[in-house]
Amino acid sequence: MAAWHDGPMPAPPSVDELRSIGVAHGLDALGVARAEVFDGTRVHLHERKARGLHASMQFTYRNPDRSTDPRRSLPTARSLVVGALGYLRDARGVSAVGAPAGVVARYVWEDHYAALRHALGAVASALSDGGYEARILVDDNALVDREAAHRAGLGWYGKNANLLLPGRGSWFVLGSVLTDAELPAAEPVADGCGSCDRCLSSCPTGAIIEPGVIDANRCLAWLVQADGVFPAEHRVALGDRIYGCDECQEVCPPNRRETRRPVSVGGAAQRRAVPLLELLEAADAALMADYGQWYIPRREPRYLRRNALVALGNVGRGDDQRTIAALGHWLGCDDALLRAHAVWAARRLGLDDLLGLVADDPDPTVRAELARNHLPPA
Ligand code: B12
Repeated sequence: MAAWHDGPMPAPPSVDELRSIGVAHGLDALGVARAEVFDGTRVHLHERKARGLHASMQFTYRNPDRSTDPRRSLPTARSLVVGALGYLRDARGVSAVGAPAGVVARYVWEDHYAALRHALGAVASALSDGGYEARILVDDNALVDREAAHRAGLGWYGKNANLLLPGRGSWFVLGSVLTDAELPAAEPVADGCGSCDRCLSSCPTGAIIEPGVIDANRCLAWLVQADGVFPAEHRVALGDRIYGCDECQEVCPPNRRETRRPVSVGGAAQRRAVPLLELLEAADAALMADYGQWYIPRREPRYLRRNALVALGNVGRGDDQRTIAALGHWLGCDDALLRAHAVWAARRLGLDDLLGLVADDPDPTVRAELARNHLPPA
């Protein structure tokens, strides 16, 4: 990206100029941090891995020494220009999808990361036009975004681990431009949670085990993305969610004050809820066309169906013929993972009669599910 220069480099754009450019392209906040090693975060990543709190997550945990060192991504980096882009949208007035519906977390109603990349792209261009190197990292395993934002003075770490912007809360996605330009760094923002601990007590699975510390083994936002069987002890807590979980943010007082922007017109913005039966009836290609931008293990649509079966067990109706047909279909399918989750859903809806379909099932996952103690019907 760098232009080649003879002679002295021109002064880089000022932080205020970069902020104006970012805001003109959709950013809500912009700040600058020094491109130093995130030493505290490096320790946190190693510690949490050692305690098993990362579950099987890779992301920034795969290589903590890399994800906490901006210079691994841009060896000449001197500064991080960090941007935040708000994603709270007003869905009132958007027509409801058919019941039973599966709820989708706000950060994926639309592709906010694309909008963030676009805005940071304008900031990066302003730097590279002046002859500086500029590399954009958004939600990339190579950098811990919240720590970059914290160091850039954009906000404080909430007890739910999210980064909150003063007066505005945490409904923001975060990303950085790494640059060799030397820019004045911001001061960190002071804690704003005080004695409030609503997120800790409201987490459906008790996944916030200490202020600021998430146990991914119990965080619904991770469990819907994780491989394999959905842990039986957290299926009721999943409720009607099928992707992501916003509970610790919904209950957060500063988040309630942030102004909601209207949803943008068009399909993606309507993606706050998904008709569960349609999802369970759809073919692979249609599912991936609709939800392929989500993080799904190995891009296998079976994980969307697994989550939908659990949600259907929680919010479906056992006297509904379409529900009975869908469960019958998945009890008879050739994927043992889905047969097992269909067993759970059928039982939870009081449809034990359907279990004859798997009475002689040879698969250990299905047999384990059948052997589990009955749950009280929903
Ligand atoms: C892995 C990951 C996850 C994992 C693990 C989350 C986690 N807490 O680490 C899972 C899948 C569970 C997840 C869920 C979500 N995620 Co996520 N995720 C990431 C990812 C890829 C890496 C995060 C990471 O490295 N964590 C490492 C650990 C060490 O960091 P941490 O948990 O934040 O810990 C900090 C605090 O503990 C703090 N700290 C230490 N001691 C103390 C003490 C006190 C008292 C306090 C308050 C804090 C504190 O320091 C630590 C950092 O050094 C980033 C993208 C990226 N490349 O950075 C997005 C990211 C963090 N996720 C994001 C989002 C939007 C979400 C969800 C809201 C999505 C949803 N609705 O389902 C949830 C929120 C769950 C939560 N409460 O954290 C945003 C967060 C934006 C923001 N404003 O904070 C990010 C930054 C993506 C982005 N680029 O915008 N995510």
